Amino acid sequence: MISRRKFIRSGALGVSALSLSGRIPTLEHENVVNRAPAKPIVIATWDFGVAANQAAWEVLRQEGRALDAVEAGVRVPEADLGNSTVGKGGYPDRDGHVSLDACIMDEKGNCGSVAALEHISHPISVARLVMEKTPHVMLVGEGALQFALENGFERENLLTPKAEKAWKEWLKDKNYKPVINIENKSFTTERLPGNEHNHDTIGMLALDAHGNLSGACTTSGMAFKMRGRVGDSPIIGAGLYVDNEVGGATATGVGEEVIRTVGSFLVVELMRQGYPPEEACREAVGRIAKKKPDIAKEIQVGFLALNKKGEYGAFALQKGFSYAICHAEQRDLLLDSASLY
Ligand code: SD4
Repeated sequence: MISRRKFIRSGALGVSALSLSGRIPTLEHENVVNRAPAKPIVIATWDFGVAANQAAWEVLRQEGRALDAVEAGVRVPEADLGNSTVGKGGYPDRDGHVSLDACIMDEKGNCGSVAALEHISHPISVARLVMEKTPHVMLVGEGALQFALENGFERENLLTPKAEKAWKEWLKDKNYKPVINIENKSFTTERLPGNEHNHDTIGMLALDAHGNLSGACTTSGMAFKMRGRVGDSPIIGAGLYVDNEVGGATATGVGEEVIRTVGSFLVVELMRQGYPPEEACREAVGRIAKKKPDIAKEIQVGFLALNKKGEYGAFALQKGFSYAICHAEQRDLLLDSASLY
């Protein structure tokens, strides 16, 4: 049980800046660099990343492989029925089908992915098997389901009564409009941290004791999307990218904009050029705002990055994006991302 939550920003300014409301001012910081005291470290998107990190940490603290850590970590929200944006319990598409997207990438540049996968509650583990057991990177739809069933995954009904109710409510107006931070039902500009409703796509990055990086990303995608719609989360380079020489990055939010800018690959390439993680994420967010200024004001996109030195950072279009950090000195750190708007 995680009881302690911290909202701290530190870095070049050399200060922790807690506001009275508990929120961290996000606009005035410059060149923030957060660093793990030593390897290993695991970081993940959103408040529920704190719980997911604990499962990953169990692997990392025993000098396990980052790949095993990220798979174990993201399986936690995948199994959480209260979570309406990842795994079983996720909101369905507009026709009532829960269809899941996930991908995973290891330190050798191996990667695996599934998209529009139905009836399987742990898409991340299917993605890993695609990586390890097939000559391919990506399986989709019926083929992905067939592969999962052939490999012993259980066929399940992923549409929970709560998600079905939300879908039926949506059918009344059939208005598809991604709402900023809608997954975080408690979000307001005065949001207080630490609420069980803080949910979204999980992207996780880990650096293990051997200095190797891996990442995982899994989601049920945008609620009430068109049937067959695939977001950024299973797309290598968009929702996730890892280069063991440099670092890793992952994305959350409206996937179409992340795909258009090949966001996670961009963040890693910027880190290769010397950008600290947060600055790389800020630049990637800026590209979205530059290309689609009107859309960017209405949606949320957040990037999270970890480099080879154990430095990490995030940046989002809008306020409200949080990320969780776990290392030997602190297992349950939760930070508020800086944002453009
Ligand atoms: C997608 N990026 O499917 C995912 C969903 C997400 O907040 O992150 N939602 O576009």
